[in-house]
Amino acid sequence: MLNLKQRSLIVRQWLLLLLLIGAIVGPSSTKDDSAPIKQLRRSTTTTAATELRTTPVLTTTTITTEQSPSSTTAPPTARNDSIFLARAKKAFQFTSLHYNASIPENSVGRAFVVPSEKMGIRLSRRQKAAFHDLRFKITSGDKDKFFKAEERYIGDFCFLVIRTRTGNVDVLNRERQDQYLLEVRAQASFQDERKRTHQLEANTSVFVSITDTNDLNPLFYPMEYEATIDEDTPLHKSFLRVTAEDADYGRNGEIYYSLGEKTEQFAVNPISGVITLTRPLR
Ligand SMILES: *[C@@H]1O[C@H](CO)[C@@H](O)[C@H](O)[C@H]1NC(C)=O
Ligand SMILES: *[C@@H]1O[C@H](CO)[C@@H](O)[C@H](O)[C@H]1NC(C)=O
Ligand SMILES: *[C@@H]1O[C@H](CO)[C@@H](O)[C@H](O)[C@H]1NC(C)=O
Ligand SMILES: [Ca+2]
Ligand SMILES: [Ca+2]
Repeated sequence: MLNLKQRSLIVRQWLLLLLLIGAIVGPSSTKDDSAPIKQLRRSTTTTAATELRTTPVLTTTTITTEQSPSSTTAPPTARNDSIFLARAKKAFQFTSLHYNASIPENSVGRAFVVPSEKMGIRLSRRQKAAFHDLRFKITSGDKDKFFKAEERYIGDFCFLVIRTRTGNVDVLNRERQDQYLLEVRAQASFQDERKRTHQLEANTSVFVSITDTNDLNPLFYPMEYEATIDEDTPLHKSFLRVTAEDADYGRNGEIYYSLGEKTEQFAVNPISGVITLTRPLR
């Protein structure tokens, strides 16, 4: 009786040792190597069943040996995570490193910058589900804090939306600054199986040109002119030229001159501002 017990203990220890070796070899080995482990496991259960009649204590060892192979399932998941993460980090990019966009000056409230192409980051369904707190942030180029970057999901695309901030005292003024080069950063976090947080980051720049509105009136400088002409000045002779300026852009800044008071005595060239005599003074 005692002899049998001792022998079974030795067998048990041997099997335990073999199983441990199997557990160590297991995770790094390929599918074909899994067959010997299965065989070993089957042999332990049989010995456990036969010895159960004599020594019930053995059941505890079978539990411990059964537990060790289950710990081998953790590494493949972590490996899966790290492959996913490496791919995701590489894929976490804006569709372009540079975008062009525009917005009219004097835009009030939430006005949106209009890009020439869609701006943002494409995400697979799995990436979209796995990434948390994807945020866009303007990191430089906007010291007056006119703009705000926001994220908008449509299908598999996370759009970068840039809008003006509400509650700003100042408005965009093309005559003061007609372009902004905004540096935008995207950040997201990813938590792996071991609850470790990984940060993902991508950068882009957005060139925002401020388009003009006709918000300025032409101004004469100087504001008053004085001219003395002879009473026998010939007709159509030019004797004065006035100039005004309009700081608006393009058509909004074009100037046409005309006389404020209707008169047949003088005429002003609408383009040049040259004033001529149209009726004899005498
Ligand atoms: C491994 O990744 C695939 C997708 O690439 C996923 O479907 C599968 O569930 C992952 N397996 C584990 C164990 O996480
Ligand atoms: C942005 O605009 C500039 C000048 O207007 C042009 O040279 C450049 O190619 C544009 N870039 C993109 C990405 O559209
Ligand atoms: C993004 O730009 C910042 C500087 O603003 C830099 O520190 C960071 O390394 C950049 N990130 C990537 C992914 O290029
Ligand atoms: Ca104007
Ligand atoms: Ca203007």
